[in-house]
Amino acid sequence: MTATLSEKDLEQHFEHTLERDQRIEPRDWVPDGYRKTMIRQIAQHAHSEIIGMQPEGNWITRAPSLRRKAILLAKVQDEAGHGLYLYSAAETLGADRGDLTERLITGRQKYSSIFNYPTLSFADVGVIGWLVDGAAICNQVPLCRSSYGPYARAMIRICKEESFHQRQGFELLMTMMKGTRAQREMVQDAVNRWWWPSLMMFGPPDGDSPNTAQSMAWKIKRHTNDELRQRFVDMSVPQAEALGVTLPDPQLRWNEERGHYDFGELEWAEFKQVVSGNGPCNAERVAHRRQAHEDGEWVREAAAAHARRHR
Ligand code: FAQ
Repeated sequence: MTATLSEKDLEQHFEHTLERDQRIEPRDWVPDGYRKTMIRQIAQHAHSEIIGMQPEGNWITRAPSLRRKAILLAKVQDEAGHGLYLYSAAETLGADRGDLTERLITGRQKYSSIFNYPTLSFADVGVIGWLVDGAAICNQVPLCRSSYGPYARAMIRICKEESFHQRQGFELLMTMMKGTRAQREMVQDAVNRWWWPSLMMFGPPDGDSPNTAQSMAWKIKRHTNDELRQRFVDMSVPQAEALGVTLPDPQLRWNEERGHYDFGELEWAEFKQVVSGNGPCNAERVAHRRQAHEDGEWVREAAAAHARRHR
């Protein structure tokens, strides 16, 4: 005799899995809202990795030495790999990869605001490693404990690779800081341009974040946007001191009482502009991705024909 589980039983099983801090797996029943939120976050994350290849990719042909070129190529390839694991994780929830790509190139799905800023000098490559990968790790290490199994497991490998990326960025900046005065100025200029956008990567302030409360209840997110932003500031100040650069915030100071650094207000109007498609490079980034997708049409057709023949 097979007993059919009612919707209530399934819901209870889902709640118990969360309460016991176990992982939800692809075969498990989940509420529609959970599936939708998880697909949204994973897709936005995957798109960020793929679009995130562009700002640094811009410097591959102009890296100052063979060693720097090899390092940068490997890093950008890792980002492609992260995008692929993440699209696969979204597929386990029933999403279609082709559809997600279509949503990205038609501007219907978001990707991280940070990748809409230009990379003006080679120091930007170092600062992206140090600050952007640094912020990504700060945000993603807690996601290794996210309630959705395939996403949490993808995060473990992604975080390992991103820690390596962060160290390569820091090492590149250290080398430049020990170089000429012009190189030190280049690093400082890059830090000035990337500091505030890096803080925006953590998302809107908690009071303005429509998804945080539900995502925390579902244990998709483990900390709020502001908690992680603060953690990142606290972590970055001593690193900036070690490098010998100034973070461009006159209000940045240690608050003994709070046990954290106080920092200035972010330009939330700028964040909204960038997220709604009007940042300095949004149009260029999406156009480039759309072109790459169209150029790859023949590869997809050939792969499908090959698969049909083998079936
Ligand atoms: N940019 O209610 P919340 C990387 C959207 S990977 C654009 O707070 P949530 C690796 C948000 O999606 C970087 N949109 O949303 C790398 C939501 O959109 P909706 C990507 C943003 O989801 C390094 C709306 O605003 N990392 O860097 C941003 O609870 C170097 C309301 O916000 C991830 O995706 C933003 N900064 O929290 C690659 C990590 N912030 O509802 C190359 C996973 C918020 O309109 C080089 N994601 N929005 O569709 C997360 O942890 C979360 O999704 C947050 C946002 C924290 C990003």
